[in-house]
Amino acid sequence: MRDFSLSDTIAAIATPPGEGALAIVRLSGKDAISIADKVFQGKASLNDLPAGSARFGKIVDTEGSVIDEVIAVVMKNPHSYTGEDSVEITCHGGYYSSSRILQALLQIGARQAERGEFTLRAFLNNRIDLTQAEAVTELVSSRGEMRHRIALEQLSGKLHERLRAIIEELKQIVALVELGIDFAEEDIEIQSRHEVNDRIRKLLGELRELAKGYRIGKVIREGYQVAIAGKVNVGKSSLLNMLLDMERAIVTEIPGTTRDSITETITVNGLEIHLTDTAGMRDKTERVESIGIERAGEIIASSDLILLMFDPTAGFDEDDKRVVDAIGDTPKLTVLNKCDLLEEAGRERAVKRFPSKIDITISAKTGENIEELKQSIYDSAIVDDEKVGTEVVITNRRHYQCALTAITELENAAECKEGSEFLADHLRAALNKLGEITGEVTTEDILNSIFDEFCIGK
Ligand SMILES: Nc1nc2c(ncn2[C@@H]2O[C@H](COP(=O)(O)OP(=O)(O)OP(=O)(O)O)[C@@H](O)[C@H]2O)c(=O)[nH]1
Ligand SMILES: [Mg+2]
Repeated sequence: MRDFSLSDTIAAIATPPGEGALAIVRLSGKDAISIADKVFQGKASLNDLPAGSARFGKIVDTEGSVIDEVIAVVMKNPHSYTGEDSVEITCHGGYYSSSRILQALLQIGARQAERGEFTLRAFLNNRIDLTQAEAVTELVSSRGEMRHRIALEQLSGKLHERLRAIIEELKQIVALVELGIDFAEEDIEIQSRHEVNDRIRKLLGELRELAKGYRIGKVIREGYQVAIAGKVNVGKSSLLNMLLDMERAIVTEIPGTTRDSITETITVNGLEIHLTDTAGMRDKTERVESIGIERAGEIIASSDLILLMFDPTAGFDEDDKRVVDAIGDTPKLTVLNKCDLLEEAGRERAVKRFPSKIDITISAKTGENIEELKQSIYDSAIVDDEKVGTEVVITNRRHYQCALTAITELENAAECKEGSEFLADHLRAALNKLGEITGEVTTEDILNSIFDEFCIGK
């Protein structure tokens, strides 16, 4: 259980620590305005200001010393982020001012906010649902444009709206089925099982559609994991450097240069791609390199896509075969490197003659076809730009798992051959799971795990 009171007035620094032009100290709760006013010296008292106004003034500590010159913004219940009376004090950045202001506020009755407590209050005051609260953490941690866009959509309540419509329809179906149970004795059929089943199947279709977006949503949320694999010396590290546009990995003509894997992130069309350069695979080698090769195998197994690299000047041999076997069924793009060493006229022939099907020919040295390779990686992550930006998608694992359970329960309901009581049980279970996504049905554990991910001051 949370051991703090939600009726306290809370305060926290909302900006990251460190030097910066400005910092913001935030207050929320029923005494937010009066507490802020006690340390604020301006032309007017904050207590007298209309909602939404900003005033220049000074913050003075309990001893009367001026801490900083600030702008205070006053917001009133329910028109604030938390839905409570709130004040945001913008002071000069750096370590000192904001922490002194916070201290002064804590001394006169505010309490230090817990992680995510501002957003928790917004949720508890019905300003936002849980999907929107979770979108806030997403928004704060997103780096790529796509992830940002999806988080913003979720924050605007689009997922919430879609789920609400599904939940409302499900509630009506449950009500009808339960009414049917009550009138069973009198032999009145409220709605036929056939009609109920049609409505359940329609809902199933909509939910499946939402859940289908999870794969792509996950890629957008967590980034696309791509490993560069191949035997020694084919040019894996050179490709990593070329894609990053910097000399990140050591490149030499000595086979077995890379021992440990290196991961770096690039952004292609707004999608974050985590690229890992792995140790080249070969048969006989010493201990450190073998550990590197073992690790390469693990990375291959956990990646979304493998760039399987060959060197036409070295031919296809047992070591290449070993890499192909290690990749197994993991999706891959086959890359023939060092095309600058092939005669222009002979390239097509080399590709055709190569014992493995080649998807793209590149040069990690000259940069030839590197943009095309990036596009191919993007295309394999986002098939036909599926759903991105056009439809609401589930990106969050918690939402996905709840949706899957709700789908199973609805499937059970649709196939239920037993009495209406059993049908109603399945429908209720589905309803509860959907309510868990939006936060209509919550447990302390769910709330704790969500809001503990937040930073203090959010
Ligand atoms: N001509 C040419 N040389 C390349 C190309 N890519 C890599 N090389 C050279 O091939 C050699 C091996 O390159 P690396 O990038 O270290 O190869 P690797 O696959 O990382 O090798 P290991 O880490 O040992 O497995 C170096 O001498 C590179 O300069 C290319 O596209 N064209
Ligand atoms: Mg290397």
